[in-house]
Amino acid sequence: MTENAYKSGFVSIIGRPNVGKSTLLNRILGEKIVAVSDKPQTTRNVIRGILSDESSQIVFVDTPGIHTARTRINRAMVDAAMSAVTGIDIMLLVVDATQRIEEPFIRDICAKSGAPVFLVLNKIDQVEPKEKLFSVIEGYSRLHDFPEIIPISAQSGSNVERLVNLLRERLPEGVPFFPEDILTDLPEKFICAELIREKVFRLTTREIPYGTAVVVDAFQERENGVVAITATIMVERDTHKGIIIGKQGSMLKKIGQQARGDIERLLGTRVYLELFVQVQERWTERTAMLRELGYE
Ligand SMILES: Nc1nc2c(ncn2[C@@H]2O[C@H](COP(=O)(O)OP(=O)(O)OP(=O)(O)O)[C@@H](O)[C@H]2O)c(=O)[nH]1
Ligand SMILES: [Mg+2]
Repeated sequence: MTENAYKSGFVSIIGRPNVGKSTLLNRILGEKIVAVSDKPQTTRNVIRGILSDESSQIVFVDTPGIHTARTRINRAMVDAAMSAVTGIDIMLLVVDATQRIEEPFIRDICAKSGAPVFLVLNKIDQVEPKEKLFSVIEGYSRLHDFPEIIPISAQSGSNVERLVNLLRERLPEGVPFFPEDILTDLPEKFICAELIREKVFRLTTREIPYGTAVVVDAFQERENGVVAITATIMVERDTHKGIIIGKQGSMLKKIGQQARGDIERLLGTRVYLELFVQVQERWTERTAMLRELGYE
């Protein structure tokens, strides 16, 4: 291998819900392209985020959290996550360092992985006292011969650069898979829908976020450089529609304002965002709807 050969490869980000996988992807890219919330099962699709520099390209694959799925949509989410356990160059198995070690889960994922597994201990900012980290590392290292165990904080960014450097070292020589100036292979429309859905996840509670999907109906760049976006928030029930709209439209306004801020930052332009709310009964259990939304 030559000293400065170009390196490229696929790195999947796998783990339980809510451990910080999507936060890590956004942190690595330095841009927000995937939804993050304090609620489990925020991510619903496999989403690729691309990090390119002069000498490497790493294609990160963010996945839904792996959990015991009971509903149709959740089963589709777990299947999507499991599809990213193989066919990759390196797996980042992300765990929450403050939570107990789930031995059977860790062993099972490592056994199924088709690639070396780096263990990422996230949320170390919440580990107190810091010495506790040693016993956590020791506990995990007993379960599998991890080539790397990397404690990080995806939120603060602590040690994330080191993680990326370790990946670069380990990646095979290769050519870039994607143009070097794109952050994701997904259309901007999809990312915008994600950012709107994130606001619903953050601003609503109980079953509401889980019965919500967002579709961008129109995405149009106008002559004055402004991007005009029309999107529909789909909900499962009339009562949910009322909650999403809020008193005199206050909730919908809040969702729109916050989403517009994120979309403007991402696109680097001014954005007009118009939101509609539509009831689609039991869409989370309907094949046609799940397909249309890209969840199956
Ligand atoms: N304190 C702390 N919180 C974090 C850290 N990383 C992520 N979080 C929080 O953990 C929660 C879950 O983060 P996500 O990135 O959505 O987790 P995820 O693993 O993608 O979750 P799913 O998409 O549901 O599988 C959010 O509230 C984040 O702000 C961290 O390093 N420290
Ligand atoms: Mg996620």
